[in-house]
Amino acid sequence: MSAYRLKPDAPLDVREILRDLKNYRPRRRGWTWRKPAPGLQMNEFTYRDCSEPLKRSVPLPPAHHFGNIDPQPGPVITTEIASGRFEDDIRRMRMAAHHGADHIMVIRTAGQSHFDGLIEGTPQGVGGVPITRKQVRAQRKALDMIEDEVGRPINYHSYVSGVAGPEIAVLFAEEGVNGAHQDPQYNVIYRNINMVRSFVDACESKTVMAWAEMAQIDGAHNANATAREAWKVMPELMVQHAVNARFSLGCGMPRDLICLSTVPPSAAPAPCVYTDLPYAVALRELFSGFRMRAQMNTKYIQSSVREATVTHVMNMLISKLTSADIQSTITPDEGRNVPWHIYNMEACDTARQTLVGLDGLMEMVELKGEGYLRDKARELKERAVLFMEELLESGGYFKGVEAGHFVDSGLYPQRNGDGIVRSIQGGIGAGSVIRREADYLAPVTAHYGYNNIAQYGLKEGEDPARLIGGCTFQNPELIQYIDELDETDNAALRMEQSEPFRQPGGEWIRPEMEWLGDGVVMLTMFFPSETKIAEAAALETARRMNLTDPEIISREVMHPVDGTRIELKAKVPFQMKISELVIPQDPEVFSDEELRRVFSQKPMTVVCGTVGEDEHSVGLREIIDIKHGGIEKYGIKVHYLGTSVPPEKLVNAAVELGAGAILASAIISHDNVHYKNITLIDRLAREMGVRDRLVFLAGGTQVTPELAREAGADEGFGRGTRGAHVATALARLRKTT
Ligand code: Z98
Repeated sequence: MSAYRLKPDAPLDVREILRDLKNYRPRRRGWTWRKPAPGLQMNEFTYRDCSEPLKRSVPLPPAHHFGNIDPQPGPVITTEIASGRFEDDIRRMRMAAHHGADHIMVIRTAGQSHFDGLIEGTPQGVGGVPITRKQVRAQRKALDMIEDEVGRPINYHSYVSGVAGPEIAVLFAEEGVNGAHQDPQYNVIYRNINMVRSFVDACESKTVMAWAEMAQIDGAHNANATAREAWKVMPELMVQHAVNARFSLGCGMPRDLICLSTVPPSAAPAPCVYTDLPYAVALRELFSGFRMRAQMNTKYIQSSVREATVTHVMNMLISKLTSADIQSTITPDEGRNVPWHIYNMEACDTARQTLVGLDGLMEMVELKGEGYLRDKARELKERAVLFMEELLESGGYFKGVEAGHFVDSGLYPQRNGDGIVRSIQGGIGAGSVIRREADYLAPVTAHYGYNNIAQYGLKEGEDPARLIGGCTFQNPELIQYIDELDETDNAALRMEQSEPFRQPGGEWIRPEMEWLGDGVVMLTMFFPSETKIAEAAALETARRMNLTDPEIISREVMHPVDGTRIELKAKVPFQMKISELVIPQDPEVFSDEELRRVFSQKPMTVVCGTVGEDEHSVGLREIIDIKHGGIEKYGIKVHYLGTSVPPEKLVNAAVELGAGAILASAIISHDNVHYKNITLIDRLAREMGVRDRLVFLAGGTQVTPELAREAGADEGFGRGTRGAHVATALARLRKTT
């Protein structure tokens, strides 16, 4: 077994993950929920609904104000990965785990549901990856290492649907996959796979999943995404949940591993909480004991990440109010069809930030026990029960599908006649179900239905696999591992092409969104025009920037004729040698003792203020005030002139007070006024003949050292500057006194 382990400060080496896969065995099976940690203490705060913290993670951006804590919310957090190249997804999985994901869902390549068997090797996929043994094994192996690194089990997940459902279920059980979507209704409605075949296959698939203790997610949410007026199909969604949940129990799945895939059906500008909360409450009441997987609604997402994020956050308010068990985070990625690394991380962060922000909410608020919420929930449940009764009376599920009763956009009992119709004789795999012969025997574990084991002396309830000394579930060495079948479409070839960019060791770098070294960048642009002109102008802009393959990924009307925001993706036509990049040195910082010694031996006075029309004083106060660890603590004497100080006043005060330095803070950057004021101060000091004896430092969130120096300051300081940085510069640059 390979000795490779992840190192916290080294890039994940995909080559190592792919080494010796033939002999890799998953170390466990089964689903893992997070461990609740009620009363968790972190940096003076007490959390009510959080789970055990991670050993290693990337905290949310504002965490540095709070001692860099990274509390983990209670629900399992899913990220869905769909790049088409599984080898690049492995790096993304590590990043996602560090951003709080513990449920990695791998989307399948388009069309795999229609393959009547397993695919082998590692071909590239479209809209997802081909699920194969090598791909699954490599990713589970990587996740085994990643979970050690972050200190929390990671659930690995894909889809047990399609004509090869049972085969895939067995593959997943063998390879330690922890969760899967399985719902025969999905096959029937969305993949036009024959209904009899789908339900028979589901019996076997679910039995295997139950043996492997996998969590199951159903497919009801898909009606949310497809129905014309999706907010009306709520009663039907409950019927779909009921069909799959009941069926799964019958196949031996435990209730607490049967997850209902719930999606809030509407989105603002609809009054979405008023619509969606009663539905979520009704679901919890009708399906108590089952688990709720909250997927956000991607149907309505039209434009920017901003819009996607608001939908996501609104959906998570519902999750919080109704205690979802799994929180999905796919929004910006699936809603906009841009499966990029950054969107996996951003959406995980949105979930972490929102759910942790809402910690303890239910200790303070309560859903009303009567009134609109309960009345509406009851009405939805009644409609669902009536739907189910009608289904039974009309001859059952198959008859209902034949009559087009599913995904009809009417609010039941209303029907709009726009449901999806399937025939019992039709669809892929029609006519492929045959009755088992009297002497039928399958010597395998987790077998569903008739199996004549008695003919070989086994009693009912005994594992048929005993007849052959155990099947692949007991003896993984029986598994046939096929490495690659296609010489022209495999990971080794793709990796050879991107090798110069691969870490550790690669010498080259290029922007990346989806695949290693893909060169993809996204540009955000605004044009003062209607959409069509803006789109044409955006494409032309990209061409003139020498970018290749420009494509518009979103457009948003700011005004019908006065403005359009465009997001565009394109490729850069170059690559950069890492060793030739100019990487700025970290600023030199003297120790506190050194700074105190310097300024007690040679005292210094400074004048400072926010300059021009700038009223933003917080940053400057942090740099000067002793309370915030500012320069006063080193014995520097500070004359703070306040906010909106005219440049002349700063220079005059410096002269009058015999100061050794001017510190100008400039936050507002409109029309480059911050740099203009820096230049003005420099000029005034020169005109007064005092520039030579003054240190002039400028700072602000939009100030860069290079541009500040160009504008006339001795040094510039941007975001993240502390008092010690400024004091060090004063000590180094001091001129007189
Ligand atoms: C999700 N973001 O739910 P194909 N089975 C079920 C499904 O819902 C899906 C598949 C199979 C969504 C992704 N769901 C959409 C019940 C897909 C996938 O045929 O391989 O696309 O099946 O996670």
